Amino acid sequence: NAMLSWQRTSYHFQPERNWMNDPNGPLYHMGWYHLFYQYNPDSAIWGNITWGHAVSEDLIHWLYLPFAMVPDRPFDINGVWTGSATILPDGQIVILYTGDDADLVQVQNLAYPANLSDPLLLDWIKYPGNPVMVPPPGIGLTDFRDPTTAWLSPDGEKWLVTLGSKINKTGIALVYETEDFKSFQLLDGIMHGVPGTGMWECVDFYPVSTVEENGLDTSINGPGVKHVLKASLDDDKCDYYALGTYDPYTNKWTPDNPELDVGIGLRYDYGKYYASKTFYDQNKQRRILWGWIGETDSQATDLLKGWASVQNIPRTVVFDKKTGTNILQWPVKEVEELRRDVSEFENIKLEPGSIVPLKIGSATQLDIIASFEVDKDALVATVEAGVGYNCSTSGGAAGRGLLGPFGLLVFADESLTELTPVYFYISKGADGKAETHFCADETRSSEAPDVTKQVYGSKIPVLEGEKLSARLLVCQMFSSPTVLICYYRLLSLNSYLFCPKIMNITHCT
Ligand code: DQQ
Repeated sequence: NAMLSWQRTSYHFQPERNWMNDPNGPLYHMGWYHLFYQYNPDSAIWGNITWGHAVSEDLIHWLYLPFAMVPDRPFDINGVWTGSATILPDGQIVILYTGDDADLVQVQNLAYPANLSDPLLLDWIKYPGNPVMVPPPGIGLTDFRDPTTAWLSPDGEKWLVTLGSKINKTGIALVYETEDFKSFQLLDGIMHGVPGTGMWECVDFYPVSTVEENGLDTSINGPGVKHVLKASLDDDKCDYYALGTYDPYTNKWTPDNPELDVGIGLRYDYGKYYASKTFYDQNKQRRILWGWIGETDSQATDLLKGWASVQNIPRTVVFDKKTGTNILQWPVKEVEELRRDVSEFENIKLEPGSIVPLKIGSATQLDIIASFEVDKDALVATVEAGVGYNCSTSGGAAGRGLLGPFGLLVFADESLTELTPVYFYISKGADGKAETHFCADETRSSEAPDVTKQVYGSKIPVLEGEKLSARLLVCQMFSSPTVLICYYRLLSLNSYLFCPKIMNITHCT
């Protein structure tokens, strides 16, 4: 037990103990990044949901603060659930959150800081007139939750806010308008819905610039702007997004490509990643994405170790101008401040079937940048039947093809019994077209029998002339020496790959 409880992550944000789920109301105020989160003060299993609160100056090192809100009113007595913050033009901060009320009905509530000049925003007032929204006719009493950050109408007179629901099996985003965050009107129709996607939790809605590098504040719209709509699908616990156009006069959002609509197209992440939420960082003019990484341990182990789950390293989100079809995410720049003891490995030629150990001594955290180049002649000469490749169903890292897998083995022990391959896989159809996949295989990540182990990943766009680059933030849960191995199982001749730069971090927190 003692041993389990000291096996903690150090890269990622996690409370000192007990259960955590969704990130809530992230915001920047007077020099501090604030993160609130769904928290059970009493156990390592979900329940008694309270808003935990932490602050950071760099999004990486965190200070724990007292709870921001606990379930103590009729309108949230069964849980202070997920919500978002809005910073008004005069600097006021408002939070809208879901309360699980005394009758287990999901209602929306308003809260605001007791003292705006407190940089730590320690005290929060729940508006005595709560709830400010209740499930409208036709919406299930338990299908109405997770309000977004609000944005301004084009005339600047009204605030709009969206939240998730469902009608039968169609996941939907409802839109409300308000002038004062106390009285809300439901707008006719819905902002968007997708049949078959089920309940939309933790909807997120924000603009991205198609021309500039910086992020956009939530109310920005106009030429050179697209809008991301994201839903967390309760049915399959994955975060799906789509790019589209938002018409502020009809309050409708239309996907750029109906085949890549919310819930049927792109995901933020193909591993464990859920209930994510962005905010606009007015300090550095960027949009930052937080997401909850759920547990892979069993509940019994969570109870033993006394904690469950972490938040992801926050990521900067921008529109991908190169492809025009997706967003790009990158760990916030601040994480690079943690780099120490750099090890570089250059021009490694990987022979077919080889495993090349990269000696980096002992480390508890790694920030790896690896870049692979596939021999062009081999790529052109290789012909495959074109059966199609899928990270999750094509046998993981053990499933060999002519052009993959190749990549890195992390968390590997000396005997290669436990290891986690993170790899590229190029599959080529009979038509000569190559597709690149980026996958992670957890099936041999642990000898423990009660851990969820999956192979996940997706097809990725690789443009002409681009190298296959990967960035891996590897967090060791305990301080045994890490053996990092670059491996390769390419079967065709005359091909080579190399992984030139491996960076190693120790003592990073
Ligand atoms: N978690 C919250 C809900 C939300 C769900 C409750 C998503 O508000 O829909 O803890 O993980």
